[in-house]
Amino acid sequence: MTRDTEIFDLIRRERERQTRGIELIASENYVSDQVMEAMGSVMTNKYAEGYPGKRYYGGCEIVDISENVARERLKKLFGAEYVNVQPHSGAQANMAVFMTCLQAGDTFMGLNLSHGGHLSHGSPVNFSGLMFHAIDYSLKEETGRVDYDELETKARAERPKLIVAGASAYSREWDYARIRKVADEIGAIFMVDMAHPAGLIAAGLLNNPLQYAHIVTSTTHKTLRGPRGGIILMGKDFANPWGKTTPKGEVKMMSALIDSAVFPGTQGGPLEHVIAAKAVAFGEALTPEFKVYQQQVKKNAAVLAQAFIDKGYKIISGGTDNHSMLVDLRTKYPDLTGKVAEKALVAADITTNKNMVPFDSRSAFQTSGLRFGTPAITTRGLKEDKMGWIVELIDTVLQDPENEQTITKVRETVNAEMVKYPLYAW
Ligand code: DSN
Repeated sequence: MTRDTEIFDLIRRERERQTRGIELIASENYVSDQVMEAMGSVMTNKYAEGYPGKRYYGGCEIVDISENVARERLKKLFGAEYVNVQPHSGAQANMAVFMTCLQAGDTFMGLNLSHGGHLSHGSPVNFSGLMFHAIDYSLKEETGRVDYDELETKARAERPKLIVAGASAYSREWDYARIRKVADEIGAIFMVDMAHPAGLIAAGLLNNPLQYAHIVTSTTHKTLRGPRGGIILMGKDFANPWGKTTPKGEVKMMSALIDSAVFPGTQGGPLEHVIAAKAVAFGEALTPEFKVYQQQVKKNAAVLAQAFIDKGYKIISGGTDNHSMLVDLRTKYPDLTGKVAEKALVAADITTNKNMVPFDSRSAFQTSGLRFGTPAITTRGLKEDKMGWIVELIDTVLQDPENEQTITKVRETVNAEMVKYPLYAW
């Protein structure tokens, strides 16, 4: 077969882009060689609808073992009794949980997207807001932290069947116990989407939501540093509160309902190559080195946030407990939008993303904020002594975002430094 030079040239260019720049997108990371190798393996050739031991195809003996290894490692990592490693993404994992816990039109509650929530937690343009009645809770403007009083008041008044915690741009620890208490009071299921901080949680550096929530979902590719994908976990299996029965009259436990909601409910064949890569990543996450890595992620984030503050920037909530932070540009540069700032930084090979800030005066397309995170730069080997240098470079660009000479100078500085932190040997 003729080599597809068109695509492989693009892959080479993308690898170069990833290598030469400073990657600050909070949801991105660099997987290890062995995670990459598992993803690009012959496991991609196998159809395996069903679950280990109960497949709809022959020849699944080996992928059964691999999927079971992934499940056992994941259980150990988070202290789970039940896991499902098949969701293709975090949104798919959330969809399966919603299909399990809700009927079309039912009410559920999640964090407002413009306050750091996630598309699949009730956005009107996502399945979660289209199929279900989504209500939201917000952050307090003065503190930049979840308004638990509002959450409780709304939950009592509107009695959602499901309460979702978790965010894509929230830098603080959650009060899971408080949410569980109100969920129990109104008879709601409590789900935590831990996609962003999962790696820090696995390393024991943040509270483990499995101890509080009925159901936990996550992606595997952010702080957890695995392949792109989703997972569902429960600390303890439990009888479904609605007494759903099978045609034979059996009452199914939640684990069985979730399994059926993933397959055949919302997905077909699992991606066994990605599941093998998930297993490799979970194995890595069980090592002492992973804990050291996560400690550095957290330390880098705290120092980065402080460096922004020292330079006159406002960080929502005043700091971070995890790997991420949201900068409100309006304090330092009232006329600068997140859109313009992102573009100028990307031109300087500093990658970040524009993000709405709570109570933003601008649209989601323009935004007044930038989101930053440290998982990827920490994987590259950058330590806390480099965080002030990064903020200096960012500020140099943002002071004059249309100045191409400045951008070129910053980009040359970035490239000269990042060459010292090699990424992949091949
Ligand atoms: N798109 C992800 C993020 O950047 O946080 C959330 O799924």
